[in-house]
Amino acid sequence: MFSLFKKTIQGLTKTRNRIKHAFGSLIGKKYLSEDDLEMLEDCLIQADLGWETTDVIIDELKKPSSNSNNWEERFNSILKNLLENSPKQKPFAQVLMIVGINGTGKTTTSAKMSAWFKEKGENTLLVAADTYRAAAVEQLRQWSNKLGFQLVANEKSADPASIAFDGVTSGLTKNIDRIIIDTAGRLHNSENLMQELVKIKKVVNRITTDIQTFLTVDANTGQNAMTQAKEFSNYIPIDGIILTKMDGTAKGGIAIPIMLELGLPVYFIGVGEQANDLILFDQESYLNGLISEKESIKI
Ligand SMILES: Nc1nc2c(ncn2[C@@H]2O[C@H](COP(=O)(O)OP(=O)(O)OP(=O)(O)O)[C@@H](O)[C@H]2O)c(=O)[nH]1
Ligand SMILES: [Mg+2]
Repeated sequence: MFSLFKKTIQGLTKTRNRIKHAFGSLIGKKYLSEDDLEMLEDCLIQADLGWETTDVIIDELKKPSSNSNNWEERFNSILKNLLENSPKQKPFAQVLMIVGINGTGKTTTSAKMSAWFKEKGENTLLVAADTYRAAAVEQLRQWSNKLGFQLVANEKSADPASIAFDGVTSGLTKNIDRIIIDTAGRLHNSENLMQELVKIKKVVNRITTDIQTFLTVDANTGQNAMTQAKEFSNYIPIDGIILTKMDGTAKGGIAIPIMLELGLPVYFIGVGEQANDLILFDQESYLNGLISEKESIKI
């Protein structure tokens, strides 16, 4: 748990620095001036907490506080209250399909997830269902050699649905704990490619309904992540979000509007390019990590 917290903290360094920069001059103040609030609002928007959430936080902070004049605690408890009824993670399905726009980290995340499940003592099989990028299979093969997960690929096939079908069939036959399907990157305005995704899901559904679809979004893209999630959901139900590249961005606040405005749980955050740079999303660690480096904040 400590390491989970520590890694979350590390992943949020840039976001935290941005927020702290604004908060710094507010320490010790009980009531915030209009200028303070404006500066804070600006910084929360830049950290990607979104207009809706930022407005609520600012309104709450405008209220006189009787119980505490510690801004860290006030900020955290406001967010915690807001997120109380947000959707929570569900247990993982046997088949996990990774979708998203180009370059958001699907292939890397698929491999990292494999490593994550392996660490939990589970066996995993990865299905390389990206038929568009020749290098995609090679990329996964290298990960597979390094991490020791099984790989199903078929470079001769141009039909990702049939590769997914074969891969999942093979995984179910072998009683594999987690079967992860890596799909090709696609833009949500490409009707054909989006329909292809629908087909992959439909074909896999013929053999099992124990499947979840995760959308990888690059945290650096900020509010665009919201659009991607909405658009993908128009084609296939998205069960959760994986926020990648959190290590490289100050916009790590995006997890909040994703949960609050889209009602989607975040399952993992990616904080680097190595196999173990994937952290199970833990709301409390995340909220604390947004503004503090210490584990000791109690809400
Ligand atoms: N810093 C950092 N880099 C990451 C993270 N996740 C992925 N990357 C890098 O992002 C780049 C793209 O990752 P891929 O996994 O190939 O992305 P993809 O979504 O599979 O790409 P396409 O299949 O082309 O759509 C690679 O250089 C990865 O190493 C992360 O959490 N942090
Ligand atoms: Mg890929």
